[in-house]
Amino acid sequence: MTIYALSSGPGISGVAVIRVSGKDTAEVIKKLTLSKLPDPRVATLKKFNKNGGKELIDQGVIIWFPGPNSYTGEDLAEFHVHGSRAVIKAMHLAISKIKNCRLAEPGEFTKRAFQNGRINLLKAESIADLISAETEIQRKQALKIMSGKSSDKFNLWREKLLKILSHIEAKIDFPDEEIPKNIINDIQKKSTDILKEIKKTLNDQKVGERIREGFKIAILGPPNSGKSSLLNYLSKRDVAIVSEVAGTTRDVIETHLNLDGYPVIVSDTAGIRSSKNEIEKKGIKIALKRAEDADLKLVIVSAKNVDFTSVLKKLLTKNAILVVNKSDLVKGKLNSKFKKYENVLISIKKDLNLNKLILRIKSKLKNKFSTTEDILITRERHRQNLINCVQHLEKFQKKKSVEDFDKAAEDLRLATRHLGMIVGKVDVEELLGSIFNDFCIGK
Ligand SMILES: Nc1nc2c(ncn2[C@@H]2O[C@H](COP(=O)(O)OP(=O)(O)OP(=O)(O)O)[C@@H](O)[C@H]2O)c(=O)[nH]1
Ligand SMILES: [Mg+2]
Repeated sequence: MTIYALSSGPGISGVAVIRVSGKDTAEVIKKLTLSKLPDPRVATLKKFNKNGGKELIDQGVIIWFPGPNSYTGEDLAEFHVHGSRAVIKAMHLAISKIKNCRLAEPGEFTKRAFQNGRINLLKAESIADLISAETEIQRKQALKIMSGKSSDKFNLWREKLLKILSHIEAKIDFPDEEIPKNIINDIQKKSTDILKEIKKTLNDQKVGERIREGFKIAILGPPNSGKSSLLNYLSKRDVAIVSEVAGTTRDVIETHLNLDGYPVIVSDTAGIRSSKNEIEKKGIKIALKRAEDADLKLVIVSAKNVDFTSVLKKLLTKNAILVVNKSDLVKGKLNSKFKKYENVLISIKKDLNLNKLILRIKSKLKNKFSTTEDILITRERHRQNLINCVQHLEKFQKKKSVEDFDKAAEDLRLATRHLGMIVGKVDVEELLGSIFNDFCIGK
């Protein structure tokens, strides 16, 4: 089938781009322009007509990319028209009436690019990441992966393992031949080196995933300490209800922020106290779970009604800042029991010291993101495959004795398969749905 969709953003725009891809693209161009095909890859001004008739839809630019040198690897065309809903609708309707043409599914252009060998899976994912990048650091990471930084590495490891596998398979095919000693040593050394490298890659504090999804900050503390006030302050709008009633917030309230180019997800949580109310208890349970998952905890307490329970103290680990709020009520004096923790004394009401708090948060982010250079993993999918690869490699290494060759070969095959799955070198049909469904239509 030939597919078509609006590839530029939805809504009214100066120019909208409608993309068409598939065997009948040339037919679509001819039918809409009522003329012969324009020169390939040259922007050409044309009149676009309703199918079959001479009634004009719009005048715009067409670019014709004959396959296989196109984004999808198939015949492809871009119609640049005026970006009104009416023009887009009329264009879609005209194309839909041409035989074998249908509206594209989300991500289908990129899926076809992958299926036709134009890009690998990592590149497809990084295109999705680039399209949805909101901050500088996300844009840079997406570009790095797009340029092949991690695929090159995964492919290299895979090729090295395949080489080892070929030696072992030779031994299985010719059992009477001894594998020379130097090759056995080489197999040992190479697999150990790869194992080390993969483990090092896995030990990355999940920075790549954090950059893609956002660094998680949880605001925690007793009721009424100003958690929701802090969330509103950081988001510069009223996201959460603030009130003097203790126990106002029950659900987790999340906002996505861009702090100096760092993507951040801040969650406001229910005040932690011992409560008999079932709903509040549930809220507190969720709050504590958020604390566990957070990359940074802001434990906020009131300077006045010091309610510093052991539950709160336990939250003050390395990845935590103690925020003592309502300094206006204690004339800026810090209670001595807070002194042994990394703390910031603020007043949200009087806007005191909040800059200092933000600087602290930023410096924590900077530390966390300082290792971005070596990052190869940007999704849980990659991590899971690498972990599986490590497990099979470790099993492989344990099987040294000669009679284990068959099983060793199988371990190695599975290890390479997991590396292949990251890049898309093996049968990954079942994976494709989940990856390309994340795209929007027209991509
Ligand atoms: N004096 C003073 N009051 C503050 C300050 N910050 C917040 N408040 C007040 O403290 C009360 C509680 O604030 P919230 O932000 O709702 O507190 P919370 O921690 O979200 O409370 P729960 O959702 O009930 O757990 C409100 O009346 C705020 O106006 C401050 O710096 N000084
Ligand atoms: Mg609240």
